[in-house]
Amino acid sequence: MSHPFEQLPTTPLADELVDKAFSRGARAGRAKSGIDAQHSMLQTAANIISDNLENVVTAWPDFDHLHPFYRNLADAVVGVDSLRKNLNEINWASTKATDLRKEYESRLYKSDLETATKLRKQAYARLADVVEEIADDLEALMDAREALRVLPDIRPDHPTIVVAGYPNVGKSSFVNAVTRASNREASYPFTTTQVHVGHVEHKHMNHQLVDTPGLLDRPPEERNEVESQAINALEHAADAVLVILDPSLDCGYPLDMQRALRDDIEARFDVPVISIYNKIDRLDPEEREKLVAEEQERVAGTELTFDPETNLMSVTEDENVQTVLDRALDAVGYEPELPVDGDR
Ligand SMILES: Nc1nc2c(ncn2[C@@H]2O[C@H](COP(=O)(O)OP(=O)(O)OP(=O)(O)O)[C@@H](O)[C@H]2O)c(=O)[nH]1
Ligand SMILES: [Mg+2]
Repeated sequence: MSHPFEQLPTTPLADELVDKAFSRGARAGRAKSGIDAQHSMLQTAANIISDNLENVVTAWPDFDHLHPFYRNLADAVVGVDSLRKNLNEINWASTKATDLRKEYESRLYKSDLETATKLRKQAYARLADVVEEIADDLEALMDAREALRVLPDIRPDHPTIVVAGYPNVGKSSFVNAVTRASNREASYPFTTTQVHVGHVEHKHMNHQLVDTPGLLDRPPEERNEVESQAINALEHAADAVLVILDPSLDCGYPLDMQRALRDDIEARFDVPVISIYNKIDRLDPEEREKLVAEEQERVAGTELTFDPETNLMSVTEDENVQTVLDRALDAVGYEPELPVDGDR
């Protein structure tokens, strides 16, 4: 698994880059003498600067061709517009270093050694100024790289089930119960919160379950801008959403609040949103019946269905956990591409 920002190389800081360029330049100069030495110093230093900066720019993926999931996510985490500005500035500096080299190269050979040395020093000062001018951009890119490298390994092109619901309702318990415990499951720092991704194989295809603590676990009006953008991104990846509710109220949130969140998610996502009532081990038979009756009334006359076997579960008692997963996988509806007749 990998994502488009995982392989970004480190970004040199302005001072590091200038030091490197001038020390390589000095080395190159020592190998020659006279004006050739001055020329070599200029050429080496300018090339180091323009090549390094160009490499920084080309290492970044083209935002226009990124999957919207990653573009939105990058936008949420670092802001794509400001990133583009940083990259433009760095590109400008790369070209400027080459221009300066050309400008001074032609002047060096028209001068005596003393003037050539002066010109080379002047060129160095101007190169250092150019790099200094983009010091902030380099720093911003370095920070962006750190923030983006640790994005969750969600493959937007793989079937994805997003798991939502108020805190403590049992989202993680469910994801952990049904997904492979392998090193592919990991948690990631994600803005102020973490996203956990678990994997299940279904129809020979990796299906991702995305646990989203701190993201889809409270009313929209309580979300900050970054969180809303992160949800935007999730919308591009989700093929189905499981909203987990806790009718035992163990989690500490009244059921009508939990249902209101479910309704918000239903309105927002274009994909099937399935309500799952967890912790039913804590309900007595009458409470269960009442819940089923209420939900069946809600879905009556709609395309939705509510079935005690697939919408009620207890993760801790291992009741209906597999049928809930199957229901979610069904809702995703992934169909492998069948080989055409001749290929069989
Ligand atoms: N009785 C009972 N307790 C459960 C069940 N499922 C989960 N729990 C308990 O509920 C608590 C919260 O479960 P988590 O899986 O951490 O809930 P979560 O939704 O991931 O919570 P956040 O990550 O804080 O949003 C834990 O103490 C679980 O053991 C269940 O089916 N029955
Ligand atoms: Mg959790």
